[in-house]
Amino acid sequence: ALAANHTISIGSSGLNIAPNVTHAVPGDLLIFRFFPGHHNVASGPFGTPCQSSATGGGIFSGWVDASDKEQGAAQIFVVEVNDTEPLWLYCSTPHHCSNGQVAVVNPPSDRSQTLEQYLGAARSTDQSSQPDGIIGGAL
Ligand SMILES: *[C@@H]1O[C@H](CO)[C@@H](O)[C@H](O)[C@H]1NC(C)=O
Ligand SMILES: *[C@@H]1O[C@H](CO)[C@@H](O)[C@H](O)[C@H]1NC(C)=O
Ligand SMILES: *[C@@H]1O[C@H](CO)[C@@H](O)[C@H](O)[C@H]1NC(C)=O
Ligand SMILES: [Cu+2]
Repeated sequence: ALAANHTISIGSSGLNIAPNVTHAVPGDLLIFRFFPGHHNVASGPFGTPCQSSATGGGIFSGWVDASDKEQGAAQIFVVEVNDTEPLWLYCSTPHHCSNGQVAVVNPPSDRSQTLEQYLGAARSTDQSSQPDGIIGGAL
């Protein structure tokens, strides 16, 4: 099968990531498109929303300050999907994650962990964290 591209918009409508649920298979690309604002996309464990993994790994786009002027230009971060493990995503700009800027790629099909649960815990999280530099993809 041909690899598919999944375009995921960051900040296209306030503090959102759209779509907020994506199903992808190994070899597919996630194409994160940044809309005007001060956003990024990071991944981290389900159990610690708005935080990157303490043991490293995952993805982080770095901050993208897209302006209205640049919106037509390519403000994209491209990540290859290597497996079907869930990828819990958030923007680490202060208060963006806790205000709903979250998403997931490949949530468990048995619904043992859901984006609603991730967001529920994120809402009471007042600190975000992210890796030191861009990892896991290319801007
Ligand atoms: C997916 O995006 C990549 C990188 O932009 C591009 O090279 C490739 O042709 C695209 N593939 C499809 C199926 O559109
Ligand atoms: C996911 O996005 C849909 C469509 O915008 C929205 O209705 C829903 O509340 C979002 N879910 C979460 C958990 O953010
Ligand atoms: C998949 O592997 C590539 C190459 O090692 C890496 O850059 C990318 O971040 C990985 N994808 C995810 C979602 O971790
Ligand atoms: Cu943001």
